[in-house]
Amino acid sequence: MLSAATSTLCEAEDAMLLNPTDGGATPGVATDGSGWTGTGFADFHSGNGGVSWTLNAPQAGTYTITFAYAETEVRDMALTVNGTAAAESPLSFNIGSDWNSNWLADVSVAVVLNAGSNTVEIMVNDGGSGPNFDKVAVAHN
Ligand SMILES: [Ca+2]
Repeated sequence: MLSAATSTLCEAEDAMLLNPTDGGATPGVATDGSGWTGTGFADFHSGNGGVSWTLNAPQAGTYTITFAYAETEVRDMALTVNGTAAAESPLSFNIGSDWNSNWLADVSVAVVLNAGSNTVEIMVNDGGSGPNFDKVAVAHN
């Protein structure tokens, strides 16, 4: 449950890990490296797929979602909220220094969530692969 005053962390490895509709690998949970939280992170293993978070918002409104991720090459992701492409999609992530230890939290997007259950989904955008995702932080604006 989210509160208006604080952000809630939602681990990627606890979210639904998706196959793309056109086949390809399903991202899996990896525990390499260090600095991630929860029980690991979502690793695309050079395949397609996505991560689908179910976010339960206490009230309708605008929320800021901040992604914690790691990558050493550019891998954009398509972003949908409740099935609709976000205005910021595809979302660009920055190049870090490592795939599983230098977790960046410098990509945020403001999204409108409904009261109750919402689906925030990122999918491999270009047929390549995606960053490793540790978690998202969700805060009410
Ligand atoms: Ca994690």
